Amino acid sequence: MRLSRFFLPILKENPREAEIVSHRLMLRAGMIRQQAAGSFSWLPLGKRVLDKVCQIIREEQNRAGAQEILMPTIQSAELWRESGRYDDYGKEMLRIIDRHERDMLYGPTNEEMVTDIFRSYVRSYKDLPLNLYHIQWKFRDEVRPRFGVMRSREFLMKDAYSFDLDFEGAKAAYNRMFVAYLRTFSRMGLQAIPMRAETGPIGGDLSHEFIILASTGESAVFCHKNFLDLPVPGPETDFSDDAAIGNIVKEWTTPYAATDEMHDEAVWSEVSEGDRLSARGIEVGHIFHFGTKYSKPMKASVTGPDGKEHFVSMGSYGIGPSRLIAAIIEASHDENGIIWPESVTPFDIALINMKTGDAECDRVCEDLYAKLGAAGRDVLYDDTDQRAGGKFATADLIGLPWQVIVGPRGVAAGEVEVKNRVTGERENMSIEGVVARFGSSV
Ligand code: P5A
Repeated sequence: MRLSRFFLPILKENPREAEIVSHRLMLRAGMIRQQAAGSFSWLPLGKRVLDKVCQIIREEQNRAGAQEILMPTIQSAELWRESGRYDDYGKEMLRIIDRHERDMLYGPTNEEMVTDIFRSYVRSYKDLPLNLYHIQWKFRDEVRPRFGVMRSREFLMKDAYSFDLDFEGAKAAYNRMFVAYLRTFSRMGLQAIPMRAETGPIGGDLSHEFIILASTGESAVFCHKNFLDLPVPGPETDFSDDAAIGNIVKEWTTPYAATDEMHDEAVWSEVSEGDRLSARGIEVGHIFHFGTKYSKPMKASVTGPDGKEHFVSMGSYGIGPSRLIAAIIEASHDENGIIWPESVTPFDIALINMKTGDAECDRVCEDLYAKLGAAGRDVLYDDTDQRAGGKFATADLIGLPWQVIVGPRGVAAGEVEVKNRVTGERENMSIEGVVARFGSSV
């Protein structure tokens, strides 16, 4: 992509409404635009990151055996009356009346709708386990939307729903999602710590929040330092092996970890002082087991091997991709801007022409742009006529992991400069060297 053609509305000034660094940087880097309280448009740079984040989530959900569907955002109140949540959900639910005076709502979550899909088709335990997920916009009329996409009213959620014959099956399904979450966050360069959590309006008796440690986090959290060194399960993890998956979950739930609401001072005081980590955190994922809370009132049952009808045992599993992007920025930035992990970066390389219009600089840039693109690299080529200082500032702000800098002096010597955004290290390379370095490892 040529920067001269790319819609990247960068802000020079710090937006006054932004209280935390991720919100400030997302606005300044032209990733998002606020449309109303707690609602945002995703501009091209932001949309690219959102797509990458969703793709990682998708790959790990699929690997763990979940299947993708897509349910509507607007739901009928009827389903929510069946579960009893239409009245319980309160003011956070955005209620809508259609032209036939029917009560509708903008979905804050989809337990009821997916249970309705399940009961319409599935009759036998032989069709279990089943886990269906979608990535869809949600609306919650939060009292205090704040921090940009971190706590917004309209936000993207990946929500998965598992159906099993009994508690044992449901626990195995819960464990698979638990392990899939460890992998998902780790692939985005984040260290997420699972913590026992309250279940709130979703319900149930078993629940974990996945927390990223960050000073701007909304929750106070307490955990054992051992979490920081626990190995994250690799891509070879066998999700069909319930015992192996159960062991990973055991390892990740044994050291002490709790959010404010679940914190137990007595147990905490048994952790030696040097091992205690008391910090703030951002909840990027939340998983629940709630058994028959929805299947019973909504009559979602299957025939078991005993020939009898069983209400299915369910769980639901959420990740907020939009919040996750803010969390990644909170965890990875410096005073000049964002520093994207390679797995979610909007482009791989910023190609900076220090002197657009100079025949040699233009020629080398065009050559590199074509060759790196052909090698499968996503290159953002700064071919604008801004001065070099401005181009460097833009590249640092939008945080692409690599900058390839082409200037007249280097070009005369057959060289360009390669800067690593994370370490700030710069290296001179021949033009062929750059192609070999970035063109070969796709
Ligand atoms: C689990 C999936 C649920 O809604 N039902 C379906 C369950 N869980 S949850 O914890 O309430 O939300 C899941 C994740 O969604 C993100 N999230 C938000 N992101 C941005 N702004 C918000 N206002 C917001 N509310 C929830 C979080 O990542 C949360 O873990």
